[in-house]
Amino acid sequence: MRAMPEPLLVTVAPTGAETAKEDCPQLPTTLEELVSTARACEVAGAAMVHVHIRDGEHRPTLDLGRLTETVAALRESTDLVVQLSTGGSVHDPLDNRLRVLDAAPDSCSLTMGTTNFGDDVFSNPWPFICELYQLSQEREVVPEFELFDLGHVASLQRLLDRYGLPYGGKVHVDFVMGVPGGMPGTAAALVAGVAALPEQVTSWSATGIGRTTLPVMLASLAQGGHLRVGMEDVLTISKGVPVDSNAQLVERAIEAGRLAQRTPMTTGEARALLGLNAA
Ligand code: KMH
Ligand code: ZN
Repeated sequence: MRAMPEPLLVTVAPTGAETAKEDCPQLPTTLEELVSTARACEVAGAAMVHVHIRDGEHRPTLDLGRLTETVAALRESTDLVVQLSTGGSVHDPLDNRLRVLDAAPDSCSLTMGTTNFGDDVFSNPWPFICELYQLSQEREVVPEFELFDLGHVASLQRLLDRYGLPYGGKVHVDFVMGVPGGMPGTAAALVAGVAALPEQVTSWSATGIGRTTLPVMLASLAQGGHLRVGMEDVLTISKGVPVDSNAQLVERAIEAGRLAQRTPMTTGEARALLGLNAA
């Protein structure tokens, strides 16, 4: 008898650090907008939110007070797993990115290597990766390993071999594909990445940037993976048609998952998947 397909974890990345509010007024940049977006996405079927915040002028910030307030507000208004970005923007100093853990989120992103990022460089030197990982273990924050390239998969093996399992004992990774400078957002690249994952990995998701969003979503579902969607990664719902809201992207992911016979993962199931129940 065939096993039931695993429920589908949908993570929403609603804001990011790359898009200007003036270019996309529907981007949630204030705390109120972020909280109402998160609520709508939870109703639509998301179980985790990957958070970047903005300052009073809608510019990316890693201000600790704002981050702490954001974690509290999301916890009060939703049951979503709250994941803070430690990637920030390409301009954020490494020290500020380490301090994100002071806001005590459930989860944090942790990118496994330096990547050309359009015309910029997203810097993640090995000593920084090791420091952030050890800090996540000490602070009892569950990391999500962000893999922008195949070399990042090998670096994850090196990290796990050197420092052991994350807090909670589970290893969840997210393939971020189609960044200009990273691996392409293709089914072939995803298959290669999944085949190379360390044996300690317990779950994985994938997201495709821009026009790669649909190929990556379909390839991930075909391989039994989970999904990340949101306006951090794509701003059109089809060619030339702007996204209305993050919930619209979550709804599409849930619908695609249903076609693949995957039921939306609840927030409780997501906590178990990520090892947050050990907390
Ligand atoms: N904004 C990118 C430079 C993460 O959140 O950890 C990095 C990023 C990855 O978005
Ligand atoms: Zn991010």
